[in-house]
Amino acid sequence: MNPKQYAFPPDFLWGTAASAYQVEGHNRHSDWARWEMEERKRPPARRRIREPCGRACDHWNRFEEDYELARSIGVQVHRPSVEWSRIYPREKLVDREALAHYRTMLQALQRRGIKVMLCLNHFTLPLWAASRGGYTNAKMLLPAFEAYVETVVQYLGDLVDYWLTVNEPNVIPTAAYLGAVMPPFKSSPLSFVKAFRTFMAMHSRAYRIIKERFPRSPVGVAYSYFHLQPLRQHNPLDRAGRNLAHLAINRRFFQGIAGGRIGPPLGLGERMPGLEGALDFIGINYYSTSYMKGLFPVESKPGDLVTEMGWIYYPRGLYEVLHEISRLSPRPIIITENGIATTDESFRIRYLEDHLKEIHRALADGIEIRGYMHWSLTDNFEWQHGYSKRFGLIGIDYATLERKLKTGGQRYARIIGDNGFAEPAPPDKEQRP
Ligand code: GCO
Repeated sequence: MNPKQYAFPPDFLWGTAASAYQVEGHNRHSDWARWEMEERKRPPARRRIREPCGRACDHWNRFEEDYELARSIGVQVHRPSVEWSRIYPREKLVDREALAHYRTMLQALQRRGIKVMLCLNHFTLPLWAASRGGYTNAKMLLPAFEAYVETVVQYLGDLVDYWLTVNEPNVIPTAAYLGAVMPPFKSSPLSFVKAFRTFMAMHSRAYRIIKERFPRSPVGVAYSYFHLQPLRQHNPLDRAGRNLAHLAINRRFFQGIAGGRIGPPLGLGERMPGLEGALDFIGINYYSTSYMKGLFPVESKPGDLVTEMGWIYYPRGLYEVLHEISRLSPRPIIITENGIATTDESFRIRYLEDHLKEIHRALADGIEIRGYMHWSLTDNFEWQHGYSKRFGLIGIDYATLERKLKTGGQRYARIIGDNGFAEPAPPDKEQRP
């Protein structure tokens, strides 16, 4: 039997993703640096952030090495982010050396023929902003964010091929202000709503600023479109909980893009200036599915195959998300994050190929998917989990900072080179002589 071929469109973009705080190192003006210090005052068993980020992968200084490795595996587009706190270490102070360094980093990608998909905000805030309410204080944050975006667009915009306004506008509100698993570790529906609305406004204002300066540049958002299921399939509470969560953390953002209004529970249908139509492409960050037990999320249940993050192995969820988002917000899609925390490279390869098969299936259904960016180029600081989770195609020895391409990275290089892959033929039952 011939192996099944998974060939991708000739112009399909293959890439990798990362974020400034997780790889650069020594972002001491960031809120996370302060949270990490605060957590160290707690007994080890009660620390909500496993360890400080510190020097991370020292990517700030080793970006040439990292991008040379990206080139060697054929990466066509890379998704770095800019650390707001590096550009504005104080509210009114621009660090021009940091801007110049980011320019050098983006030029290092361009010199290697790697397109730049630049994300302007990936979870972290400057400490001066976080200490004044951060994402729950839109009145303070939005003008400051506009000034930051204008500075970045002015100094780096000519080097950017694709823009991402923010990473996962729904995750900080959910994880930091409802689920209390990320700093500031709150559980407040009001703060959830405030933070979510701030992110929606950050997105729409960044979109406008970029389009004013670079009208033809594609501007998107990297959205963690949660695949959610009721824990007990026919339980009315679980089904209601799933539907409410799905509405609030998935649908409302895109309905806002479609009609300019923010519906309950994020608003009362009022218009948000600049939101309607403020999206050229959708970045989808997909990892897994999860359950709702009433109003409470459940990461997995006994018997589920899970990754080292405890996330359920569920590739078909990506297919379902692609279909749903293409109906909800008919625009080109780029998978802006997909990857697995594992030290088992055969599991990494299986995860990669199984999710690419779902993308291939969605493409065959006519869904406009322009590219795939694997999370992540290198192992990096996995937020509250510290360095214990390894998502990289390139391994990092944190003692020496030595980089080493993993087997999964070699496999990804082959897939990029072949613009697809073939399903290994099952072993013949009767071995041919
Ligand atoms: C996220 C972030 C990344 C994570 C990655 C693995 O989705 O949380 O975008 O910063 O590191 O998703 O968890």
